[in-house]
Amino acid sequence: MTDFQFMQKAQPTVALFVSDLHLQASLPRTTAAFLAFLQSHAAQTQQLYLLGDIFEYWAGDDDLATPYNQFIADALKALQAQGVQLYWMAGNRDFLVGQAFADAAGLTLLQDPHVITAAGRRLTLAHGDAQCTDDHAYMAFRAQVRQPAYQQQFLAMPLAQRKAIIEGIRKNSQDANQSKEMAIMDVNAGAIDTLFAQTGTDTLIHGHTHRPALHRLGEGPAGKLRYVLPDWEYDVETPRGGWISLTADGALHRHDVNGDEIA
Ligand code: LP5
Ligand code: MN
Repeated sequence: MTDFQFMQKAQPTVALFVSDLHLQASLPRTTAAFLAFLQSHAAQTQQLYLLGDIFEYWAGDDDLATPYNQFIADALKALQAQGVQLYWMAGNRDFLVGQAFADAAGLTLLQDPHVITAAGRRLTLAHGDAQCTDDHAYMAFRAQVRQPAYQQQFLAMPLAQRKAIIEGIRKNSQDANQSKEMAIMDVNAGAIDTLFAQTGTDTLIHGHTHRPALHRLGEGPAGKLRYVLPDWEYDVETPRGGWISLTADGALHRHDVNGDEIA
């Protein structure tokens, strides 16, 4: 048999999944890496799923007036204009993104969790924070800030005041995270089981925990797969990043910070 017979035709990419970029003007290398990703890999796919915490934080759609935010929206819109379908799921930092941003960036807003069927596969997508049920302080915070009435009240404040409050919460969060045990800040196994039971799927892709991995839960036909996306940070000595791709043959692939496939 010749080498040629072993060679398989590269499968077209159907969908890409990314999360936790934490984009902000003060991180120019991370921003540049994301733009390069949009112009190269994302331009070759049919669908791009942005699964939360794409922005460091989002104070409301009126913050599109900030040139950096408009620049990111324009970059996404340019990709959509090339024919790529863009989907957005909120993270715990950017859940105030609304329809005005979606229109500006040419994307469709998704609820968390969301089930897709692509390349013959049913996949559950989630940001991942809702499954961190052992983090009681966070769950209480989440229950409060996800209430529409609470958000309306917040959005009625001047933008500068909202940003100051969010920066206070970010500081509080960073301090709180220092003293929380790692296990508390990971997803709860029971919450993951519940998600699989509710969606009737066997594969989940989520971010939030910044612990990229493929977890195989159980064996045989009842086995489940939990893919965890990495966070991105290029403005440091050892950059972090990566994404997951779904190819036309229904295979999922994990990609590292250089875009190389993780075996
Ligand atoms: O984000 P990260 O990785 O640091 O930690 C998260 C959880 N923290 C958060 C908070 C976000 O960082 C910032 C929120 C931005 C929201 C924007 C809109 C705000 C709107 C408000 C009204 C509608 O999500 C962190 C988790 C961690 O993930 C791991 O899962 O542990 O949870 C916390 O840190 C929550 C704390 O434990 C409790 C927070 C109490 C907030 C106190 C507010 C103080 C206000 C000060 C105001 C000046
Ligand atoms: Mn998050």
